[in-house]
Amino acid sequence: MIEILEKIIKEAEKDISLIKNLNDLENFRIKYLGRKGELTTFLRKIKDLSIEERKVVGKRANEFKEYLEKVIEEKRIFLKEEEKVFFFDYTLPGRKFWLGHKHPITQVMEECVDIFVRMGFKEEQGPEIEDEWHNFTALNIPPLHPARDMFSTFYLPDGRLLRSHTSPVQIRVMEREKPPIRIIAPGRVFRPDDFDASHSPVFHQIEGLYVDTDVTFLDLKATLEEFCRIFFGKEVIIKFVPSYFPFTEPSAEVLICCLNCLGKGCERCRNKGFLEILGCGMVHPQVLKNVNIDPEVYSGFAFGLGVERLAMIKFQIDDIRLFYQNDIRFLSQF
Ligand code: 2NL
Repeated sequence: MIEILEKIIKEAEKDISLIKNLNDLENFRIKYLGRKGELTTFLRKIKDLSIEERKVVGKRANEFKEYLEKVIEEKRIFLKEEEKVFFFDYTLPGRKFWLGHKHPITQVMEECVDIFVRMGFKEEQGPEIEDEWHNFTALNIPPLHPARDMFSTFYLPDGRLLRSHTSPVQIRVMEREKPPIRIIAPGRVFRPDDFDASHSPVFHQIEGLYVDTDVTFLDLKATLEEFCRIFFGKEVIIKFVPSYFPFTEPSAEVLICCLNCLGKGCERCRNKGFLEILGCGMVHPQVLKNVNIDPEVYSGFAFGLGVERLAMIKFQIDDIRLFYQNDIRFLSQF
């Protein structure tokens, strides 16, 4: 009997090496382990043997059965994987996947901050919920100034407010640190304006501040001109015109030429030729006093720009609301 078993085992080992696919494997299983399989039939006959023979042959036969079951299971897993690869049609077009990117406002904000950081400004952040002192009083905005009016600032029931510009960040830095101070403060600001093509109740601002001994209007002019040339291009024409802010004296507005007509006037700029892009000025002596910096020793310049406005000019977008509607057809263009 043991000879018959050894013959079956030998044959089975040979058959194993010939299995090429799942079909071969199933035929192999039926041949040896099926109901009428060779090994199954053999095992059925063991009961007729003598006790001595049964012990030896039975052990060997059962061990081999277990071995075959294990081999079949392993091969099944392997062949299934192989079949998947084999039937993979590499001529099919690839699956489209969507790669996201930063929001255009974030892109413009980071680009601006980066330009100033390369000039030596340090980025600073501050709270979005502020108090009257940091948002208004320290900035020389008197109690009855229209900017304090309920209509241009969101107030909280406890008297605090949502910052209406990022100047409070700079006030906090000046209260905390001694000059030289050279910082850039980007962030969200809030004003209770209704949404229209050029207003949003939440928008983004970048303010810059440089305080040291002997800071002059020429430093301000050179810094902002350099910024404009890097951001808008070398050919841009830049104008400074007098303006008024309570926290700077003198104050100015920076205008750049329409990027389409270079100042001649065209349809795109409604014949204006020049567009206002930021406000700036020399820090008012009273503001320096408010943060315990001696205006007899130190002077400074400051500026503030609206990120949405800059992005609209750069990308020729005529409605600010497009930035907030999350329409993928708009966003995917940037
Ligand atoms: C604008 C005008 C400006 C400032 C912001 C500033 C900050 C401190 C002291 C003095 Cl702590 N000034 N900021 C100065 C001038 C203009 O922003 O129209 N922004 C969109």
